[in-house]
Amino acid sequence: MTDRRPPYRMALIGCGFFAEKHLQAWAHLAPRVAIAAVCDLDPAKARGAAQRFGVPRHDTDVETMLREVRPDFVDIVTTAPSHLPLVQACARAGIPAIVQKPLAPDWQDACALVAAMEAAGLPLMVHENFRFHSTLRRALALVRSGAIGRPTFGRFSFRTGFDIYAGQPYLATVERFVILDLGIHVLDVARAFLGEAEEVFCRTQSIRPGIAGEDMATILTGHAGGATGVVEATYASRQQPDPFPQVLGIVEGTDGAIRIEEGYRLRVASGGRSWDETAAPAPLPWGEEPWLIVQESVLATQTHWLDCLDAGRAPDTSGRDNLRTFALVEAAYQSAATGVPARPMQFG
Ligand code: NAD
Ligand code: 89V
Repeated sequence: MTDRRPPYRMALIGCGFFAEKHLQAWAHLAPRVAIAAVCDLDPAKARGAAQRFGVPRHDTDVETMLREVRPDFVDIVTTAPSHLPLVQACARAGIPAIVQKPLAPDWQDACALVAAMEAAGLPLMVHENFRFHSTLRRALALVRSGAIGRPTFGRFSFRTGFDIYAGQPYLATVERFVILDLGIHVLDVARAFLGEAEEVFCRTQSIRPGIAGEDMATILTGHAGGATGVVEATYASRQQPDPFPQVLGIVEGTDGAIRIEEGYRLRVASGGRSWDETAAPAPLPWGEEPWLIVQESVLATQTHWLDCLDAGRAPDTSGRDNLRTFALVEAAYQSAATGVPARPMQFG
């Protein structure tokens, strides 16, 4: 897939709110990877990130950076509207890319983005980190080992009132909001546990005054293997204590069940036995609550990318894979608008 070899030289594009967590994790992964350059349209942000992480070069123009730095891969941490042109620039320059979720603002751009990298024969991973949360990694390993038999049902719930607008004020202005920003993560988790979904039913609500889009979504998914999923995503919950940023829920199968509870706890029933486990994120010197499970999942996602580059194989959350999650997002919006179930679109 690529003739690049470690240690890898990485360049990061977009030095905003979430890039800090990417840079912390990349710095942690040295010397397997080196941060060769950072880039932001805002020179102060690019300079600040370079200073904080000891990066030798910072830029405001992506094309210049790609041409002069020639990194082994780029990590795109800008918001969705810029993803397609930035990935197209990587494709033209022959450089593999990681791109943050959501891949694009809509299905058409998301498909064009994946097509550009496939036409260039370049690796592309979507930074979809939720399935790399420590609790979900462990629960997935149990399910894939056959511990609960064939999955029949899953409820995956991310309900919070954490003030995400403080760090990401632009979220208050987007018209397609919580499904595209947060539901996309939880739908991806449902796919990871239950397989591909063929049918989606969705209701949305707009609870917080003054925002442009929906901030509560409840989604029912019907999966090819027969399982049913319930996906919940909201930033308008008022529960206390607030479980942010954990995904909670249950996966049931023909021979057991796993409850995913607060405090990183799993309650497992398997083949007539039952036990409790704690699947907490590994402590990190730069980790901070309540973000630790997110920070550790960012590190796990980036490690997965490096492992895939080493092995020359496609990442689990490749662009093509992530389009199946993106299709569920589109189907959820379609269902919410029409009031009837929708079928996900296919790519290619
Ligand atoms: P942000 O607005 O804080 O930062 C984006 C930065 O990109 C800005 O500094 C902006 O100047 C820069 N930028 C935009 N276009 C550029 C271009 N063409 N060239 C160079 N720089 C450019 O946004 P954010 O909140 O950090 O979100 C970034 C992405 O991360 C979004 O896609 C968001 O959905 C995602 N995100 C993911 C998670 C997660 O858990 N996976 C969490 C938060 C945010
Ligand atoms: O924005 C996101 O992708 C989510 C968060 C929990 C931070 O809102 O990860």
